[in-house]
Amino acid sequence: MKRTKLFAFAAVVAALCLLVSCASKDAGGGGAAAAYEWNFDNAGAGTDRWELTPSEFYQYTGPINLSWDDQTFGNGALKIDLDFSDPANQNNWSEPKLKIDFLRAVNLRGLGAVSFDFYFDPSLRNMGQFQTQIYAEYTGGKVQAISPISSSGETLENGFVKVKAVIPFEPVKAFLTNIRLSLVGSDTDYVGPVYIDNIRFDPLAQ
Ligand SMILES: [Ca+2]
Repeated sequence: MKRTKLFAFAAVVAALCLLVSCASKDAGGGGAAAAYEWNFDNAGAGTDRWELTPSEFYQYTGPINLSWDDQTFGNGALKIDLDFSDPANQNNWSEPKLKIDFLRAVNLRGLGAVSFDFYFDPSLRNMGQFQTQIYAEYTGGKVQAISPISSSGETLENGFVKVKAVIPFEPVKAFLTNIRLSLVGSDTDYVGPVYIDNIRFDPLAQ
């Protein structure tokens, strides 16, 4: 009888431990990685609170749409339909932006870059390239960095090119509550979708 009670008690303890473990994981949004990385593979989360911020576009007036897509590359990604066909949008710098308000502030200590997978179709443009910019203000300063996106990368069966975009930034001791991510049309007439996946904050380069 005593042994049965002991087993029952152990089972209850084990169940409680499991519950606490799961609860803390949920509370942390899947751990630290979830605060710094978005893979968009959760259909229920869609764009995972990333959104367009039209009032902050710079020299971009074309139509634009942000959506979640899991058909084109076999797993979830952000799809951004862009249109730089208007000559006014073919200035050397045309900048639509996305933003996210973080659920928890991101501590930039030890971090030195934002990176993401970028997919574009070279047949959808006659000229130009993409660049990308991050921007975020924090108490006492701001993070701002620009980086060109390479035009050469892995060409996929559907004609899209996959490129790793990396935006290094100066290391700072700051907590960010939001960030802007720009897709800059640089002398381009691109019309069509581009895709972004696996946005993340990367550690400082060793
Ligand atoms: Ca994904």
